[in-house]
Amino acid sequence: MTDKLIDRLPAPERAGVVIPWFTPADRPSPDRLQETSGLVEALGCELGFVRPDHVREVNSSFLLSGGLVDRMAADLDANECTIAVIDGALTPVQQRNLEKRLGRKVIDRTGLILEIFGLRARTKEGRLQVELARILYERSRLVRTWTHLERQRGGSGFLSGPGESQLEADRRMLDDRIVRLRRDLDEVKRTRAVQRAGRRRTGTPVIALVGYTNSGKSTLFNRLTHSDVFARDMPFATLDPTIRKLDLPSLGEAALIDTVGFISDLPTHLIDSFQATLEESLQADLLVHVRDRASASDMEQADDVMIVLERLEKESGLKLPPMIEAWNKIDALPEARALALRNLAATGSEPPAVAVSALTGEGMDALLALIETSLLRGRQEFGIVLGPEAGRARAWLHRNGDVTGDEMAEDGSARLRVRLSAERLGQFRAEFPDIEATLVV
Ligand SMILES: Nc1nc2c(ncn2[C@@H]2O[C@H](COP(=O)(O)OP(=O)(O)OP(=O)(O)O)[C@@H](O)[C@H]2O)c(=O)[nH]1
Ligand SMILES: [Mg+2]
Repeated sequence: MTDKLIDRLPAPERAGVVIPWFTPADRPSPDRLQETSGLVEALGCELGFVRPDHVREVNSSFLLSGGLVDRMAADLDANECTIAVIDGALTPVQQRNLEKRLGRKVIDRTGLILEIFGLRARTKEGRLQVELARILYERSRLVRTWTHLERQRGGSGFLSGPGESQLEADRRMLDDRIVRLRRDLDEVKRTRAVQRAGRRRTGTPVIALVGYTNSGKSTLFNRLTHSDVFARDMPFATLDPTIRKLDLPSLGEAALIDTVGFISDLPTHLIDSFQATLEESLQADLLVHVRDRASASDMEQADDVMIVLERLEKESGLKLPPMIEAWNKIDALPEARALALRNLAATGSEPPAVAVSALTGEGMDALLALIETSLLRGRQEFGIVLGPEAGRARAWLHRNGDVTGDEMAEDGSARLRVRLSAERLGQFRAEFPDIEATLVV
């Protein structure tokens, strides 16, 4: 049940894809068609055909209305497709009905993205997270199917056929796996927390690249850190986070994180399962939102990224770090448009931005400078006097602040100079109400 679809299918597969749309507002753009083709190719499938279909009236059994299902069946045959993809959300019942009617394996957008994640996961953490996402997805399908059957039987208690008990057993098995996977992932989270605490102790600022998939995060990461991580023109080239040293002109050593990209309609189960990876960015000191300014969907993609980030913020209880934007792929724009964007970034935009090209290297110095000023902004320097007994406060300040001075006075007390963000200062005052922190001007 949880083995990879791709393992079960003999290669090469050929996919026929329909993108259902319902109202003029969600009519797929050429970019969306390209994104869908990219997803299918990322799965290692050939593309038989891809087309948007206007669903005027949703058919609860098939999603697509009768005529559209017939047309899809004919096109799948004509193009010798071995699998059918509906780039939208299917209920378990719709998926099963379509499989029967079309005589082929059918996958929806969530299934497609889960499969790609399954192919990409390399680290133990990545594999655990993908497996958890897949099982949560399977389980939600089981439950809904089960409720559906129950309703069909009119809820009569003694009519529990073999199907129902089988589903019940499947469900219990999945629940056991979920518990085990969550436990293993907690272990991963603990390890990450220890590593983070280590970085914090040494005062290394952490900067995370976030953005829509294929926006150029890994290419930018490679250029900034002189690395060679996998960067390709395909969605979800990166899955597992990578962290490397980044040299800042005056602040010195920092750490840069490259991580998984976002996509519109990112499956809920993926967000839930990928908490450990995604929270890594939320705990950074600064986010750099990398945008593909050459994409016609740039604005929608930027909105999607913000939606996911805000959702993570809400669910994790962590506060989003300050954010700046890297307007990438400036080289791929017509000169007039590129010039306008360079000017807009230079004269100040909100959030602060720099026009860059990870490909040609344009704007790298300006980006590093903006990273530095953003890291320093919002941090003020405080003078704090600590008695000899205040060991815990001292440890806290070293962990959470940037200690720039530490002098022993004659009476045995220590005079510290510490750079703290407003938020950290608030935490310090709440934790140590008797210790005074005075602003150094
Ligand atoms: N023209 C142009 N192409 C770029 C630029 N930056 C990246 N690309 C291309 O965009 C594609 C995606 O780049 P990646 O760096 O893999 O993008 P990513 O954001 O890491 O993508 P995922 O890991 O899949 O989320 C590659 O084909 C890059 O060569 C740029 O500044 N200009
Ligand atoms: Mg990448």
